[in-house]
Amino acid sequence: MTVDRPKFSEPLHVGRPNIGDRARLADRINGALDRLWLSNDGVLVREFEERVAALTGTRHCVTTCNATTGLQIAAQAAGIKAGDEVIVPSFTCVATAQALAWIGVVPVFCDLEEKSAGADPAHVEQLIGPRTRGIVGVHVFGSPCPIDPLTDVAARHGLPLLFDAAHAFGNTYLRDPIGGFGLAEVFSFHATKFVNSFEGGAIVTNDDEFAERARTMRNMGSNGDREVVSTGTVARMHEISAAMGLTSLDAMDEFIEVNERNHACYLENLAAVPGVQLRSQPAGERANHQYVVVEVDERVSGVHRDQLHAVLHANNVLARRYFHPACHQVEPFRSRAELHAPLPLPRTEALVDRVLALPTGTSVGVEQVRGICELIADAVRDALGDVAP
Ligand code: T4K
Repeated sequence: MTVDRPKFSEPLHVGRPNIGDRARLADRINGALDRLWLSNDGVLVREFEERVAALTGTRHCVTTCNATTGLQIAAQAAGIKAGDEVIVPSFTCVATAQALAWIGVVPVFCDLEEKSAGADPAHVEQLIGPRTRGIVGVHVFGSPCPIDPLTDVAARHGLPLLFDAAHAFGNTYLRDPIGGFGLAEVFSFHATKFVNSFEGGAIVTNDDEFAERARTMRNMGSNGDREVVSTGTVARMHEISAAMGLTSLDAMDEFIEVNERNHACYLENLAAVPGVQLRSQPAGERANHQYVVVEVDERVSGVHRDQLHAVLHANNVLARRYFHPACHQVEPFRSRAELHAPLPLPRTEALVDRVLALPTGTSVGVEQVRGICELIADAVRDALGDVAP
């Protein structure tokens, strides 16, 4: 679809990075250059790990080069091996499933629970079979998945429970910080995340032995005494990443304020638009609001999510269909449904058809948010044939 004159002259992105204090970042990078220490447990990486652990109230933080590798290390440190099955929601970034598949683990996809869009604990339990060796919950868009019921299922079946918390840094569940649940949780600090280290991830845990295994696996299987004691990979965060991560942490509260402001503006300006509903974060919890996601109900709005997506793109609003298609709908998983999706996933298939992530973050102002909402409201009004005079 094209329009004569897009509403916005410059593209508005969903994942524009927040930068923070450039002078502070430059100082930190210069410090690393002066010290001639660029990777392998440098002082910036250690400081970043300490601050992430403190913010999440966990005993250990093991940084990684990204969350995908962090998930792989966490799975292996939990004793999950090639050929094992792990239950994971299909409604997530495909990185969650690929992380497992890449190390030979078989992701078995469960359906979602509608409120959080996270794993449905009852469905998880139905899928547990003789080859199941773990469960990975995902806090999609930062909304905590049903942590307590999943913990209960995992405990009853003696399975390790991990959480992909790529979207949930800084968020809480029943007032406790995300990070301390399950055996371990994994954050992403990718450039598109509200706290970023260019690329980066972190495994946080309260389990001392697990942390030691993860730290060793991250560094060629070599422990603190430089003895090779286990299988391993190389997945270290480097000092330049940690410099950015620390600078991002310094400004974290300001980033959240901006995201809250934008979220409130979307809420206000979309409230009267029929069939377009903002997905909310749970009341009373801290939320980073790094993803603003609407659900489009075509039966009410008269417009399908994909049409709205096309209208927005034609106007330079680069909205994203996170997460469409679902993991079980893409290769290599789609062709092996008997393995990866043995039970139907109707709620996932319905939601992937309705979701649309909209631009937010420090590069997006309220005037732009209002403009995006106008585009959405106009598209719905046109579709419903109720053109304003
Ligand atoms: N688990 C979950 C639930 C995840 O969502 C992710 C990743 C992971 C695990 C794995 O985390 P990492 O291993 O990456 O740490 C992006 C991100 O690359 C990805 O990290 C993220 N989730 C996913 C939700 O979003 P794409 O393919 O949508 O990225 P891309 O290149 O299309 O960029 C998104 C938008 O941001 C574009 O409009 C361009 C803009 N952008 C991007 C970058 C990198 C910028 O303006 N500046 C930039 O520097 O995956």
